Amino acid sequence: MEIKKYRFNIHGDARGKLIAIEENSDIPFTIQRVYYMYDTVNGVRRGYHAHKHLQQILICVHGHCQILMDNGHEKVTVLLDKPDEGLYIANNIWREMFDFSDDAVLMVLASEKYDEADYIRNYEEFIAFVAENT
Ligand code: T46
Repeated sequence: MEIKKYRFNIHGDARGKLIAIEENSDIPFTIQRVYYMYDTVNGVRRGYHAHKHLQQILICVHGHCQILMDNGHEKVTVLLDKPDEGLYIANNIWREMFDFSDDAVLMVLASEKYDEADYIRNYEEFIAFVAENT
């Protein structure tokens, strides 16, 4: 499976660092929603779902965590530990997030507003959906 990571420009000066992300140029879609998770309890694994349409960029802006991506044929695990690096997750990808450091802040840029109907939360349904749609 291809792992698509985006590297963002760091605007650094004597005061510190700043990263700016613009939709449709720094990332490949229009941003309709931003959310982030933090204070994740030690040992917790989140996600366990895929999306029918949603595309996302995951950025661990502080600390680190791991992301499992599964396209129904192949699984890959990606470490996110850089605030200037974004992991692209297309639709039709099962994802799980785990190994969060105590200080991890995982920010997500999403191409759509929140819609529970876009989620596939059952793994067998996901495999069937991939078979029908690829
Ligand atoms: C994803 C991974 C990376 C909302 O009300 N609005 C929102 O935009 C989101 C994302 C969540 N919620 C509510 C729904 C649940 O009651 O927040 C609660 C936790 O959401 P969820 O259990 O879906 O969280 P994760 O960490 O399993 O998954 C999230 C995203 O939902 C999902 O799209 O790809 O992060």
